[in-house]
Amino acid sequence: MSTVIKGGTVVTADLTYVADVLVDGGRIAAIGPDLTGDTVLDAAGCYVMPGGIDPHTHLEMPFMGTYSADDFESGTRAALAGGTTMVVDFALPSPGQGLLDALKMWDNKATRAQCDYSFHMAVTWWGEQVFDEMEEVTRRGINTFKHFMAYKGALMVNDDELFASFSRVGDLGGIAMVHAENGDVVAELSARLLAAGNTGPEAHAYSRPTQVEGEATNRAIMIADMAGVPLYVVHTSCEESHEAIRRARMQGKRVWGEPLIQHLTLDESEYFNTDWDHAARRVMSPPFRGKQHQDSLWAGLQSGSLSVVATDHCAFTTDQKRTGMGDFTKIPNGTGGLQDRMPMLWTHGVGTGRLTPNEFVAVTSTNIAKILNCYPRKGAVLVGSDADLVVWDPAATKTISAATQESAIDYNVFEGQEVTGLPRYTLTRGRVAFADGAINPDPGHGQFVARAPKGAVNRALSTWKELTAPRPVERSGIPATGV
Ligand code: DUC
Ligand code: ZN
Ligand code: ZN
Ligand code: ZN
Repeated sequence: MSTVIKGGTVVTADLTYVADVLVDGGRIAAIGPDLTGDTVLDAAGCYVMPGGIDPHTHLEMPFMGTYSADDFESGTRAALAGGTTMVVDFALPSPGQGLLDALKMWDNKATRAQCDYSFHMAVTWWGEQVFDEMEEVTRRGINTFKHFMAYKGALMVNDDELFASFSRVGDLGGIAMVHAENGDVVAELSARLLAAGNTGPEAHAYSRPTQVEGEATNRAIMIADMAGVPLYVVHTSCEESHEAIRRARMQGKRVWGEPLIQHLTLDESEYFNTDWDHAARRVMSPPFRGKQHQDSLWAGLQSGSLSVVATDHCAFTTDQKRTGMGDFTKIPNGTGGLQDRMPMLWTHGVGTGRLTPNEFVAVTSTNIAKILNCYPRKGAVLVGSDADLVVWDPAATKTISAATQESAIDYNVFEGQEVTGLPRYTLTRGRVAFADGAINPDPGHGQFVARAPKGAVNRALSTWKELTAPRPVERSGIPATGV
């Protein structure tokens, strides 16, 4: 059964042109004028774009004494309703747990995914077992390894562990990822705030100023340089971190930054709302920032110094958030966004003239497909690519509301926002999963997308590779030592 998408304008990261798109066997079979198929999707007045890829989700993740509320079924449902056709989730070993063990758990969680997915592997502790298993993880199609520089006493790894793990990732040809916040400083500031009676959600923002992110981003960039490994900085939220990424890129380093749609559109004033629930529902790390940081992130997307817009979708219900009443450090960190990323970015990016439609495709899909090494299977409108497509109606409008969302939680951080630009159809490997405002569910349709290592290095300025093979200097009259 073939499907033809008729009468639309194809928009990719680099081209805009009028054409029909024929889909057959889950792939794009033809692109051109006057195509015919068994079924027809009307794309008149619409753009036909690569489906979105959200490279940063936490579905059914054990975290801060609970589990994130969206699992792969509801999470991917939200994704498809918002035009996203692939998610990349973090397999998260608990301290001491093997990577392959954690991977098995994530394989099981993902069996009810409704769109394609892949995993990043988190390195939450360091030892011989982790070192050894990283090779098998790579063989199984995971080329990205995430490290938490915060969450002291839980997920955080120290600099010696970072350097050891980054070096290993580099040797395996992969990409190191970091959650860049100085966890020691966050822990100290949190303790001081609590001791001084600051227990509310606003203290969460006070405990994680932009300096802790800027410092950690700089540190991670330097450690990655010494290890010779490319670095992807997740949830870049502020100018200090963006500045470090810009500088590294200007120096020729393979470093990428990923702002979230939340940080682009919501600011720190949310934490000063007098309704505790309102503020706590927006507690995430890094926290929302001042408006000047939003400007920096938008400028980065325009200039190309920031490459990808993600969500860090990690949704908790109001009841889950309330476990942190009286102690802000116990409020589960995380917000939703999977369904709203594309409409919010279109509205506030393309709708305001900050981004062109082609740039929108680049930062929501194509750039990350290239970075993660699944392009052009994903992130492209090309003959032979997976038919992961969104038929985008730039004139469609709605008001975002928890009452109509697919996510399992009882609120939405974008509640009441008017968006213009919505999916009319979303196709996952050729299957129409969302049409005219309604999901057509198929849990289990989603397949794992394996991503081979690219083998790119990151040592533009560093001489470390020479230093790691040190030779002692011969001096007259003194026998050389060492090997
Ligand atoms: N930040 C969040 O807000 N939630 C999940 C993990 C993270 O780093
Ligand atoms: Zn994080
Ligand atoms: Zn995250
Ligand atoms: Zn199916």
